[in-house]
Amino acid sequence: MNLHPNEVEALVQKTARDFTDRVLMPIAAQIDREEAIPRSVLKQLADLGLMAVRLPSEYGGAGASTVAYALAMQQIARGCASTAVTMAVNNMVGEVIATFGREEQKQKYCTRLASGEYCAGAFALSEPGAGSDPGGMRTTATREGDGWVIQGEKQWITNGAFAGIFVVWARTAGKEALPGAKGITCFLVEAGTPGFTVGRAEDKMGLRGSNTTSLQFDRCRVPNSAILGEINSGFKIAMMALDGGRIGVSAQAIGIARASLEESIRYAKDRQQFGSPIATFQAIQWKLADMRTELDAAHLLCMRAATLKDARKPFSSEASMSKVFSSEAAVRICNEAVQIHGGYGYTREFAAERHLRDVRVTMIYEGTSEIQRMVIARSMLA
Ligand code: COS
Repeated sequence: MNLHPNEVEALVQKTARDFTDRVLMPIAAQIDREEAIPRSVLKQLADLGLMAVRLPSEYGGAGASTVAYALAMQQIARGCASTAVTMAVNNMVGEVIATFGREEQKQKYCTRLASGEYCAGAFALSEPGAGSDPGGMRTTATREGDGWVIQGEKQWITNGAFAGIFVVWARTAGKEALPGAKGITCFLVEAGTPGFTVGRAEDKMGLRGSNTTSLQFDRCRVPNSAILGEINSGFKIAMMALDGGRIGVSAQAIGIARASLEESIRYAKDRQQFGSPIATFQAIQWKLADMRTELDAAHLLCMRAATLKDARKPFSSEASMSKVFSSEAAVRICNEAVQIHGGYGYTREFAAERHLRDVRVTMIYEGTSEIQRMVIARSMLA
C-alpha cells in the first residue's frame, strides 16, 4: 500500500481541505443549529467535483480513485459531518448507477448528480422492520402492464426531502418472486413520481443539518426502464454498494475525530489550571497520544480498504474492519475531547459537543458495528 497519495488524490484532498477551512468550518455550528445545509454549499461541492468523485469525467465526475474519495470525505467531515453524509450518499448513488446502470440511466442521472442539478441522490434500502436484515424487506414491486407498481415504506433515508433520484429496493412479487435475498429488485425512482411521497424529517441526536426521512410508496408506478441491473439482482447490488459506502463512513468518522483532536490540542494549550496550560499535564498528554494513535490506525485501515477497492481486489471484509474500527475509535476520541474540554465540552460553546453527537451514528448506519463484525467473521470462517 502506497502511504502517499498520488498527484490527483492530493489535489482532491487539498480541494476538500480548502473548502472545509474556508466555507464549512465557519458555518458548521449554524448548520447544526438551523438543521439545514444551505443549497449553495451543495452546489459548490458539485462544482468542485466532490459530489461525484468516483464518476468518470464523461458523466461530469472527477474520475478520481476511492483513495481520493476517502481523503476528501475525511476533510469534509472534519468541517461539517452533516454535509459529509449528504455528500457521501450522493457519491454512493452516483457510483451505484455508474456501476450497474444502462447507458441511458448513466447519461440521465449520473450527470445530474455530478453537476448539482439534483441537489442530491438517496439510497432507499432500509425499512421500519428491515434494517440490519434488508433481505427481510416488505416493500413490493409487482409487474403491471409495461411497468411495475411499488408498494411499501422506507425508513432512515438520507437526503429524502430534496433528492432528485432515489435508488429503491423492493421485493419482487408475482411470477418472478423468490424468497429472501434472492427476490429483491432495484429501481431508480424520480422525485415527484405519482404515488411516491416523502415523510417528515427525523429529530436526530446528531447530524442535525442532514435530512433523514421515511418514504411512502402507494401504488407508485414506474416504467420497466427504471430497473437498475437485473430483476432479482438487487440484494447483491445493495451489498456491493454498501461495501464501498462503508469506506466512506469510516472516512467520515476519521474526519470528525480529527476535528475533535485538533480542537482538543488547541484547547489544552490554551486552558490554564494550577498555573499551567493543561497540555503540560501528563493526564492530558496521554489522552492526546492515544487519540492520535487510534486516529492513525483508523486512517491506515481506511486507506487499505480504499486501495484494495481501487485495485479491483476483494475488499468487503477490509471495508468492514475499517468501518468498525474507525467508528468505534472515533467515538472514543470524540468522548475524550469532551473530557479534555471539561465543563465547556458539555456546552454548545465548543464544537466537541457537536462532534460527539455527530460521530455516534457512524457505529450504526450503513451496517452496525455488530453487522461489520459478522461480515469479518464470516469471511474468516468461510
Ligand atoms: N458483495 C456481493 N455479494 C454479496 C455480498 C457482498 N458484499 N454480501 C452478500 N452477498 C451475496 C451472497 O453471496 C449471497 O449470494 P448467493 O445467494 O448467490 O450465494 C447473497 O448476497 C445473500 O447473502 P447472505 O446470505 O450473506 O445474506 P444475509 O441476509 O445473511 O446478509 C449481511 C448478510 C448481514 C452482511 C447483510 O444483510 C448486511 O450487510 N446487512 C446490513 C445492512 C445495512 O448495512 N443496512 C444499512 C443500510 S444503509 S443506512
